[in-house]
Amino acid sequence: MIKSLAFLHSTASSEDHRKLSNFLATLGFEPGSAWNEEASQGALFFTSRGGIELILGSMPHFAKFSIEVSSLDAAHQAAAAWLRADSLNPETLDVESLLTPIADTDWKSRYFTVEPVPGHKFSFWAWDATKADPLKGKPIAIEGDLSAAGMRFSIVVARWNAVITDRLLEGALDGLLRSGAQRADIGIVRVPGAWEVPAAARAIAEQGSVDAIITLGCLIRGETAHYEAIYNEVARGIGQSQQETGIPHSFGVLTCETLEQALNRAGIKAGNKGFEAAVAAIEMVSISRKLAQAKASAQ
Ligand code: DLZ
Repeated sequence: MIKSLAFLHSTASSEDHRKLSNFLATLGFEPGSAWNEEASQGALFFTSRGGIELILGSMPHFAKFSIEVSSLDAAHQAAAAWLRADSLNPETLDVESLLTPIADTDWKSRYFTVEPVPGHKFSFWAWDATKADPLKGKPIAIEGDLSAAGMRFSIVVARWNAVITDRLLEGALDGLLRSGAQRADIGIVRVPGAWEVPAAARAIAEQGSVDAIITLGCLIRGETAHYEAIYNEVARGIGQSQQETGIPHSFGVLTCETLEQALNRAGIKAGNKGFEAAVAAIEMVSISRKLAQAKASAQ
């Protein structure tokens, strides 16, 4: 099964690597995980969509990197500003030798090509709203990305049934770290039982220092007096904290009939609900950011 696609692009020097990383981040790519080891150095830059485009014939004016953007003029301005900021002599810099003017393609769109570092060219393009169907190229839905880079999280985990909740915690950490979160950006708060999870989550949310809260716990019907009452109150409290503070809270509190069922949901058989809660939290932070962006650009 295909999981992801990465286009490998080499740079000759660490200075070129640094400059290109800075250029891509400035032009709106989402920085993913980066590594700097003895044998290799690299950094990943995401877009929400990507793929292999097979072309019959050639596209001589286009660089190998074909980057679709929502506003070509803004991207052109950002590229020009980056070139000036990067130049030692911005006054005498011949921007046009590194950045083409915006031109029409023969497929109802416009494009430009920029060479931020010698030998490394990028073409940016956008559908031309005056010629193409205005909805062409627009995403069908706003969807969250799964990069946690630059996001801050708090995990609230109940100690009751620790044999289960420790596994949920492991799963949640795995989900966050594998998605690009930094260990320093993840706080863990342990509370006595599921009953205490909402109050701790609420206190953290009100501090406003994290982007999302992941709640983890385990209620087992056979072992829990007033199981329904506790469960309802925990779910209501977590939901209420999310709605009233506006900070996404993902729900990783297991409600199980037996210990065996709980073990299965904590990584033995059917995946790990802590991992799933972490991924949901990342997606909700990304969606909140996109909704805020969409609102700002509509104003
Ligand atoms: C008391 C209790 C019981 C019976 N069962 C559970 C459980 O299955 N899962 C859980 O997380 N916590 C349980 N608790 C503890 C309560 O959540 C709470 O911590 C205590 O009642 C103290 O307020």
